[in-house]
Amino acid sequence: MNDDLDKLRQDLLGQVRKAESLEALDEVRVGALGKKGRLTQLMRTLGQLEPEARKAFGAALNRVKDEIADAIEQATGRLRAAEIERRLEAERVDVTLPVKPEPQGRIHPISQATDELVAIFGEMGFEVAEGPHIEDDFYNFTALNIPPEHPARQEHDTFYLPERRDRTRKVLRTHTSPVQIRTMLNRKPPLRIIVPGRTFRADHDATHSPMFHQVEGLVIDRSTHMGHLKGCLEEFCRAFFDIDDLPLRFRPSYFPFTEPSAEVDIGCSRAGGELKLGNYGDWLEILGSGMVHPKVLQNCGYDPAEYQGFAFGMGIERIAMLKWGIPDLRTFYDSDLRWLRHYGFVPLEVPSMVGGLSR
Ligand code: 2NL
Repeated sequence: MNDDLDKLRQDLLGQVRKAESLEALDEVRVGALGKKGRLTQLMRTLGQLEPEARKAFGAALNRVKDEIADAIEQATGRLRAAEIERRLEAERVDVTLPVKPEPQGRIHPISQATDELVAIFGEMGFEVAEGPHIEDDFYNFTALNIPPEHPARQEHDTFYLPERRDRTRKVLRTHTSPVQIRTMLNRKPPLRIIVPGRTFRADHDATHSPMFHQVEGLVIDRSTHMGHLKGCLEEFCRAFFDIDDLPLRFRPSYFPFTEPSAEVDIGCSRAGGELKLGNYGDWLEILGSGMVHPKVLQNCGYDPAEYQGFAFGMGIERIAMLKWGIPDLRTFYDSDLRWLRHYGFVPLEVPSMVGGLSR
């Protein structure tokens, strides 16, 4: 082998040895074997040699090319292995470390139930509406077709604020309906809203609290009918309780603000003294509903000949108790941290309809 070729060989082998990264190694490869590489260029000079010399030099050159290519391949393997070692070291995970601690706080079941039902009705196209807890008699009663002296006013166990100079008294809202009245008075149909929130009634025993939570819904459009009411409530109940074949039963009822009115039962079983929701033949009342009374539409400036709609209302404590097996209403307001740790929900597991609510 000629001396120049051997010097080049030594030089290239040295470069391969010294390359400390795959990128550097590739530069060495291009510099030796690439289109303009030093060995490639030597190959091009073969044509100028005499046949005998060309044969000998060509063979030598090929051996050097093979040797350099081999050395590069080996160095590649070595550098790849070193890179994996380096990453294994840098990205090491100590699996014996304790997991990241859960947040200490818990979401109250009332908030969780509200978030979940807002997600379900939101998916159906409802907007959330809110309003004041302290209401005028008009929004809480009169506009809802409950005139003064109507027996329904007594049934509501209303909390009255002190009489004012004009002899009127504000009330703590006894249901969330006044928010729907305000919304209708402020907006043009069509309307699809739900109104979750606090309500107040002067009633306190094992199954009643003077403050409790309700969600009401209201849909108004030109041809909204009882079929829409049934489909909407069936979809809601099946999603909220996560039972695909949960049966619903609509029973005729009476509310001053709807005509016709229906109370809704869901399927359940009481076998063995334990309440279980599902298609088991027994029934449990869960909510009230109906077609908005024409007088209520009129009171809000909607023409009942042009617009109609449905409304419904249910207790949030009640559906939360049923969904999560919470036996005692009064425990909701005790602020007992052990209770909250047991029945509460870990924050940031935000309810959405993607993949079902319970995941
Ligand atoms: C129940 C029953 C109900 C409504 C609430 C309503 C509101 C307007 C007009 C007509 Cl603005 N209706 N709300 C209708 C039927 C039943 O609640 O058992 N709630 C716990």
